[in-house]
Amino acid sequence: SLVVISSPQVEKKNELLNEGSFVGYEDPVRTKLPMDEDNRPKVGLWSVLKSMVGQDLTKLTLPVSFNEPTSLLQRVSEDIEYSHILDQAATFEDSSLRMLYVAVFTASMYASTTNRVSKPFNPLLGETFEYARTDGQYRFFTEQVSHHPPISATWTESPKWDFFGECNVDSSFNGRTFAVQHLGLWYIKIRPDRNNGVSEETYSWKKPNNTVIGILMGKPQVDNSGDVKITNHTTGDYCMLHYKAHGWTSAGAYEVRGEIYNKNNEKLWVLGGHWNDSIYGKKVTSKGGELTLDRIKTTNSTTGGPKLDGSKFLIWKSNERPSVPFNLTSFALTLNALPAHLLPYLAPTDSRLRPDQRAMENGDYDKAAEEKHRVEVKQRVAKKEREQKGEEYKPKWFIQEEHPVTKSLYWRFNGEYWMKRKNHDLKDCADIY
Ligand code: CLR
Repeated sequence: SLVVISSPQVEKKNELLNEGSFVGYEDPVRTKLPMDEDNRPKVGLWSVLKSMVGQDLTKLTLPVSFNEPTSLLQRVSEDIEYSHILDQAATFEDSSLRMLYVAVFTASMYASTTNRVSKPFNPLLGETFEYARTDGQYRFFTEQVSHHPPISATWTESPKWDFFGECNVDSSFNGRTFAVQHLGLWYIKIRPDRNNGVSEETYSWKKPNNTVIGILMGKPQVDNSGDVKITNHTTGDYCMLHYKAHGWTSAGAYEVRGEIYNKNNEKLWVLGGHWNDSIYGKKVTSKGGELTLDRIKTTNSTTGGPKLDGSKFLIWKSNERPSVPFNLTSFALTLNALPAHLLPYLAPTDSRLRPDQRAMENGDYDKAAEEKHRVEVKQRVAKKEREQKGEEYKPKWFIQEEHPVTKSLYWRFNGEYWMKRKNHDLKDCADIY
């Protein structure tokens, strides 16, 4: 397990343990879905989408068989599948190396999107999802804090890092591609092992745009494109990341490159690779700093740590994909599991208890469609009632505030969830299902 060294790390670790964050997560993680085969009706996406030009994610009225049995809240938790990269980042004394690893972590999030073009369930207002792993020593929590526009506020804590932000996407089908634009700012805090006076540093960035391409051709896939700047507000280091759009040919597909600069704009590291497969780093030396990417494929899948001589080194490699319905990753597979130890601790609003999604996971699409309709009607009725009483909706676990470092609005976790959960004190959650 994780060795914590610095006192801010020890403090965080004790907080996570004292609040019983891992209680209920004792069972081994699930490696299979209840169904063995994807028996969804095979209907081309284009044939149903063609009448939905201009629609966004919340308005697409696709048959439930176009969904995958995950909630967007769970989908967002998949960002932390490769959070060990953040644990590694914290081990470096050199802040530019920490930036290099943080940057690779932000790119690793897209590996889960390959062969996944189903629609996650739109979270209901007030829906929550918690997830903890004893192996990674982190706890994740998210709440749907707004329905129109749909916003999920998320907050993950681990001894060496925090990761938080809002999934606030603007999406639209333009007749050819389905475009997802990320409006929210994302944050990482690192508590380095050896801190030279910096006990905690703050990074922020905006995620690149995702586009579902190939819909007309019947081969839909998620692509990422655009430039991303990641800033370490504490040290002044920054990273420029470039996601290359998938062109007409597959040359350059999935490609991502980046450069790490210190606050004096000196380029110290470069990174490059493919977000569906692996990403490498390279120190910029007097001999130059180009990283040639002629489809580097590794034979060795272990990351030996940074090399200081200017040769390239592997930072991240994607996990093998299991062969399961909906092409879920091994991580995604675990999210909707409902182990007996966990059940008594879950909030009544947890995505795992959503009846439509549960029915879909069990392959009962008719029941899924029926239940989806029922909970959506229930959500509309609750909204009407609030309007009639002149009540404004207030999220239960997050507060919107100005971030002290970036001065942007962000959703701060009020920190109450885990203690209440430990004390089985979650009965006052809204009845949304
Ligand atoms: C990508 C990784 C990010 C978080 C994130 C947010 C929105 C997700 C996106 C990820 C993956 C693609 C996604 C999208 C919302 C809708 C879209 C799931 C997880 C799907 C593929 C749209 C399907 C709609 C079709 C029916 C066209 O960190």
